Amino acid sequence: MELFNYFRSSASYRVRIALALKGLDFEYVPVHLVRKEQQQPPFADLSAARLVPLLRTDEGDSLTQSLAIIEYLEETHPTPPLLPADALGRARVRALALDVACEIHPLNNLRVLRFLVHDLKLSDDDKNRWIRHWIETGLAAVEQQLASHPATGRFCHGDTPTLADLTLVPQIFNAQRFEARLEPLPTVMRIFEACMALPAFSQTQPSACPDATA
Ligand SMILES: N[C@@H](CCC(=O)N[C@@H](CS)C(=O)NCC(=O)O)C(=O)O
Repeated sequence: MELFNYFRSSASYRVRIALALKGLDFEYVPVHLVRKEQQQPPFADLSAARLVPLLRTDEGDSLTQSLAIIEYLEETHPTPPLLPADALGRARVRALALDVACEIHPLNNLRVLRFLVHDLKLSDDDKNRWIRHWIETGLAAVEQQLASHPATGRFCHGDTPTLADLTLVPQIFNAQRFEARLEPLPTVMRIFEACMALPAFSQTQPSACPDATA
C-alpha cells in the first residue's frame, strides 16, 4: 500500500495511526501541501479533490477521505477493531469522529485559510482568530460529550482506541500549533495523553514523519 500524505495534515495523521494500530506496512509518499504539490501531477491525476490523504491499495485502487479509508482498513483488517461491537457504540464513536472531521477540520483547511487571506484579505491575526474560534467551539462540544457520557473510558469510548481517538488526537496537534485554549478541555486532554502514550500515536505524529520540517 502507498499512503500519499503530508506530515502536518491531520486527516493524514488519522490514517497513519490506523495503519500503525493494525500493524500494516505502507510506503510513505509525501505530498508537500505548502508547495502546492497536491494541485500538480502526479498527485492531481490521482485525486479529483486534490486533498491528502490518498491510499493506493496493493491492487492499485485509489481511496480518498480519511474516514472512508479507515473504515476500509477496518473491514479488510478487523483486528484490532477501531469501532465498537454494538450499533449504539458505533454511532457514538462515528459521531465523535464527525464532530471533529466535519465541524472543525474543514473550516481550517489550508485552502480555506488561503482564501480568507488572499481573496477576502483577512490579516494573519484575523485568520488566526478564525482558526482558534472554530477549534475552541468544536472541541468544547466534544469535551461536553466525553465528560458527560458513561461510555467514556481511558479513551473516547471504553479502554481501547477507536476512530474517535484517531480523529481527536490530530486535531489537538492542530490546536496546539495555533495556540487554541486547551485548559477548558480536561477530559479531551486526559484522553490525548493516554493516546500519546501508545507508539501507534507517538511514532506517527507529525514531527516523526519522514517529510517533517521545522
Ligand atoms: N475530509 C477530508 C479532508 C482532507 C483534507 O482536507 N486534507 C488537507 C490536509 S489535512 C489537504 O489536503 N489540504 C490541501 C489544501 O487545502 O490545498 C479527509 O478526511 O480526508
